[in-house]
Amino acid sequence: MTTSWEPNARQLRSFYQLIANHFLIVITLPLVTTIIIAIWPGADKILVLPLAIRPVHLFLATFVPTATITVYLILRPRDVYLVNYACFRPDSNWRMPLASYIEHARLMHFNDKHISQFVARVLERSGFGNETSVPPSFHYMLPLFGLDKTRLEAEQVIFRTIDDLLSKTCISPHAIDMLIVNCSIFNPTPSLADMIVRRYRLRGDIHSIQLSGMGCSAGLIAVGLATSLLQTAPFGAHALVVSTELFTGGYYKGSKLAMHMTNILFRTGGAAVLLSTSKAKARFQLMHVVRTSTSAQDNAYKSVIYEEDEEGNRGVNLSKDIMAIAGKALKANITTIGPLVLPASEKLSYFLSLIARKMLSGRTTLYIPDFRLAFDHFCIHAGGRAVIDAVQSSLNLSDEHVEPSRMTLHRFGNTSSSTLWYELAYSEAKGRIKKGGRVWMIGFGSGYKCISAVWKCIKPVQDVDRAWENCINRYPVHIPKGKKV
Ligand SMILES: *[C@@H]1O[C@H](CO)[C@@H](O)[C@H](O)[C@H]1NC(C)=O
Ligand SMILES: CC(=O)N[C@H]1CO[C@H](CO)[C@@H](O)[C@@H]1O
Repeated sequence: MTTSWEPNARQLRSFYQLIANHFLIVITLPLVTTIIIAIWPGADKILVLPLAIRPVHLFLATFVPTATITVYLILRPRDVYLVNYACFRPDSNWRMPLASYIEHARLMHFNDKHISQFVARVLERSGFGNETSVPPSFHYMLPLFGLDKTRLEAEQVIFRTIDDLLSKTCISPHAIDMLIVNCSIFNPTPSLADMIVRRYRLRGDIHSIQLSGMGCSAGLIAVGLATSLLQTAPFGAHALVVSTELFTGGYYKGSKLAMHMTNILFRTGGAAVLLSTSKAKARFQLMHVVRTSTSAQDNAYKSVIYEEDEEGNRGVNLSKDIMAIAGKALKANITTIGPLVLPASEKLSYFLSLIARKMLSGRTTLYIPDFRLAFDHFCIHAGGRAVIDAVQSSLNLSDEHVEPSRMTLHRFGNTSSSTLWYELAYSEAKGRIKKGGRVWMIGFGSGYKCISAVWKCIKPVQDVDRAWENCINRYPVHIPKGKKV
């Protein structure tokens, strides 16, 4: 196993740079402390008492620890907090009942029965309810692909979500120092980030970034990026992360079944998240972000790919091995996150079983750590029912643990990178997240990538997010077990 604790040349150089940059403070702070102690009235008495103590000893005894603590404080990465978040609730006329979707597929592909049958089969087992929504342009037959329509949708989804967030946090748009927008398929010029800067008249010196082509895991990638930026910015800076997917341009109109999957499961959604290094108004603390990319392997790289079929129709092609690939990425990341979060007893059990396995040359089964001891709540990317089922069985989670994910899938469908926030909002709307509660968000996405984020609740809320406001009382609903999709 490689450990990240071995310092390499680069780390040593940046350590040296840090010390050099903070030279004044590293030297003066301990020096001043030492002097204050030395000239303190009565200090001479202490000096006289044990004769062995000479001023030089006293100097060392105070200077060295203070210098160490100062260096530690400088090097320690700053804590990052979640101030608040908001999820998009589509208008009721964006709703796409399953029967309408199937009807559309039947009419659009009237000369190929297989497609509408496939659509019906997938939807039947999808775990979707009748309230999931698609943008207005999707309601046409064929859907409208125009840039102006998609821009309009982008504005509706993004602005409404940010408006909600700003009213929840009571933060002025001028306090935002960084803006990261992620949207995989739709990447216009000027970017979605510019669109937001224009609408809210954000500051001229804002760091604005748009992440595209990063798939469903981009929401947590954006959180990770915002965290790194915040840790280098002055204390108390704010980062706004907007996660959405505008799939209109990616709609597949050909006849290849595998490429219809994403059409069928994609639904509209979005989330806006405000992060900061100041704890003042914070609701959650970010404990860890861990990422795994398996893109170096060919089959993982090609598992979710936006491409053209033989007839030149563009669409997202989902590989048949997608679940196996997701499982591998998850396993890799669990091995990394385990040591960071698990209690000592679980780590020990795992370690012992690992030794037993080595000594008996693989004849015993490896102990699966009980992640329920490390987390109270789980938000699993609701890309489809199969993803949730696979994570539930591999982590040995109860039905209640995966309830937020299943209910999000039922109410909102696969909203790509924003699903995790709908799930957090669900658990909060149900009043389940208490102070100190730990939440594990697990995102998956093309590449293939698996990204985890761990949050600790600081301040639970009573008010329900707009997304769940008018329907939370109807949940949880029973989802009939069909064959998995
Ligand atoms: C969910 O939607 C995203 C974005 O449209 C897509 O890339 C992804 O493949 C979908 N997931 C599944 C399992 O269809
Ligand atoms: C096996 C593997 O790829 N594990 C990775 C999981 O994520 C961490 C943190 O990013 C990586 O350091 C590991 O290599």
